[in-house]
Amino acid sequence: MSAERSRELFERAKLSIPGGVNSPVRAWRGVGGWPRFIKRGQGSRLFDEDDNEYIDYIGSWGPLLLGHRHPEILDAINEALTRGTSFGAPTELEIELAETIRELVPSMELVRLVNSGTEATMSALRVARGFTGHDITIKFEGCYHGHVDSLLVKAGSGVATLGLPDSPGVPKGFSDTTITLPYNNVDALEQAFVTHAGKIAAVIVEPVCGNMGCIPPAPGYLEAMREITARHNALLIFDEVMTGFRVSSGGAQRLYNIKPDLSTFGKVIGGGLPIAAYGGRHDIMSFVAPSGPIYQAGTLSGNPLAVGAGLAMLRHIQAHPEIYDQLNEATGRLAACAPENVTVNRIGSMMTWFFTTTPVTDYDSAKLSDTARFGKFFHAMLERGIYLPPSQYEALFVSTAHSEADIDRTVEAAKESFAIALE
Ligand code: KE4
Repeated sequence: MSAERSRELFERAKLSIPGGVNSPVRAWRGVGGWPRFIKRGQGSRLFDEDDNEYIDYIGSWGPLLLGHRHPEILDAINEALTRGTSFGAPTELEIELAETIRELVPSMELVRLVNSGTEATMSALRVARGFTGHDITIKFEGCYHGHVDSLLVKAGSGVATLGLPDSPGVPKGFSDTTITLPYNNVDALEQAFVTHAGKIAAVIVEPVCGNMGCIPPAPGYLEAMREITARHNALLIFDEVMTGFRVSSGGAQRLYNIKPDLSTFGKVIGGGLPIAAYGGRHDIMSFVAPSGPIYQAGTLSGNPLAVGAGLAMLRHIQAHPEIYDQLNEATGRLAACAPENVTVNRIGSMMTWFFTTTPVTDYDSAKLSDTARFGKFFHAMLERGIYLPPSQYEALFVSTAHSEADIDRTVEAAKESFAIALE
């Protein structure tokens, strides 16, 4: 398949945009070649500027739980457009979205809408520090919570893909207040609280990791994290930007029956438009301005278009809880087609094929993957019309728009591509 127009566009893009992309992972540095410039999407399909058609397993990196251009999402956006694009003033639909989030995620007693996952995690950390009076926060190696200065420390996603140790430009004082620990290691967490007793504001975690590839919590891990943070009066923040409404209609916290103190959401709650949220315990979130002294603001926070799309998405989830069984079954078939020398991690409709024979339970084991073989697999799948995340350290996503025929075709393409990549 030709990709010459994409190549031309990529060269032109580099003249005006750093690296030719508006987010690093899109540059395909992790797999080689050049990114395909997309003309349009529809359902489970993407169409690039060379008129190639792909079955899409990125889904805009998670938001498109219902696929591209779902009619209910489009109708909601078009309806919002008849009333305007942004008012910089409160609207009734913002209340309805906050109420709907609270219905689906009971731990979200108060909800603040923002515009990106990064804003949500940055704000949640500030609230945690302001509420507890402590400065130190704990994150986990390989977890990515957006490009927040203090969290770009052994981060996953694009940082993992690009091999950026700790990003330049982050003042040492910022990263000095961040402790990074191995994921799925209770002893390391316990020890950190002994070493820094009484100084830790919060632990922030991807309850199911997606940014070093998909890595589920070990049995009992999240329960131990909840018990340790409660015992030491530190806050537990679930970063559900990726898992929220993806792994269940109540996110990972419902799946694992854990009640965090604060949570962040994004991606799915915008239905493809820029929106995110943070929130949690009423006593904590009451500290957020203007009800309290902790400042956080945003010109386009809660804007009508994104709120309309998000509300349509969540209302669809409420009306059709059966979609999670459908997503589970479809993704399970993709997981099952991997050969023995490929490790598969999957929770619901987020999954990663790791090119390693060892179990992948944390950043160190994820990094044992053969990224060159993953690159071969990626391009072999692309040639067969299957569009995967361009990095070993990302999760793929299945949507309700993926038909049984799509999955059948993907399984066939995967079997051929595994053979090529593993020869
Ligand atoms: P955004 O600022 O990109 O909306 O969200 C940051 C973020 C926060 N928390 C989690 C768990 C996330 O996965 C993300 C963003 N995820 C990446 C994909 N691995 C976004 C893709 C990109 O950076 O282009």
